[in-house]
Amino acid sequence: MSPTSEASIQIYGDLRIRAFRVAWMCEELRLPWTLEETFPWTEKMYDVNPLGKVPVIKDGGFYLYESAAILNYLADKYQETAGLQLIPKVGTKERAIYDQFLMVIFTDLESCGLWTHRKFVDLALHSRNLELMRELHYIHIAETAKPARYTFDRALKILTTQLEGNNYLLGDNFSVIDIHFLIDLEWAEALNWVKGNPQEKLLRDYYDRVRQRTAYKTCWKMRSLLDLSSKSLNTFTPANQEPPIGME
Ligand SMILES: N[C@@H](CCC(=O)N[C@@H](CS)C(=O)NCC(=O)O)C(=O)O
Repeated sequence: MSPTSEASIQIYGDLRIRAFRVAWMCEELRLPWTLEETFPWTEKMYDVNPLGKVPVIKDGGFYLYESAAILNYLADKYQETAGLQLIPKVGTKERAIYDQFLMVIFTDLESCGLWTHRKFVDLALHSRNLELMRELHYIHIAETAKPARYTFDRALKILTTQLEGNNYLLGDNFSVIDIHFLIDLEWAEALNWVKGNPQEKLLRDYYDRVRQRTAYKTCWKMRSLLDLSSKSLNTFTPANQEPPIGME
């Protein structure tokens, strides 16, 4: 992370939430980045994202929100300069398959699964600002917990099948969707949703493998210095998470 470089990518957010994915992406691409510490629903956040959500980037004078769009943009724009192939070229079958799994991750696994649980259970119960939660309709609906878990497991089965015989979701090579998937697995681990999965070993092997990325480790070190004890602030990181293998 370069605190001063003018050419750096400015990331709005916090490493305990989805800004982590963006920092990790920048590290993979060896792009200098700075963190503008910002939390959801603040005036500063609404200034750069009409939804008030994290993350947002500023690249030169260009602002972009939504983490899938951000990571795709950064990889498409900078991977060649970095001499890397982290996202397939637009217009190829490989890119279509990439998009397909990206959608599975963002719709079923994350939005209908993990995020539904967070909105209607975790945030609704543990947020420090329950008044705002009520305003946003992030209210406690205990009945959503079971369907959220079911939808998560159903999507996870598709992704797990994809991993059989493969090191990464697209085959032998790490790609951008592995960043999103790994973060969702950390989140699932925090909810204890990985334990007991019929493919738990395969998932844990994948988890350990992806966490070996130097770029991940760099961001992990920064995140580990933050307070991870609050369910309000910490969405994604399992409590007492072990460091990546070899780093302890
Ligand atoms: N699909 C969006 C989701 C962004 C999102 O929900 N971010 C969380 C923090 S990680 C947030 O800002 N939540 C506030 C809210 O839900 O209103 C993305 O991937 O960027």
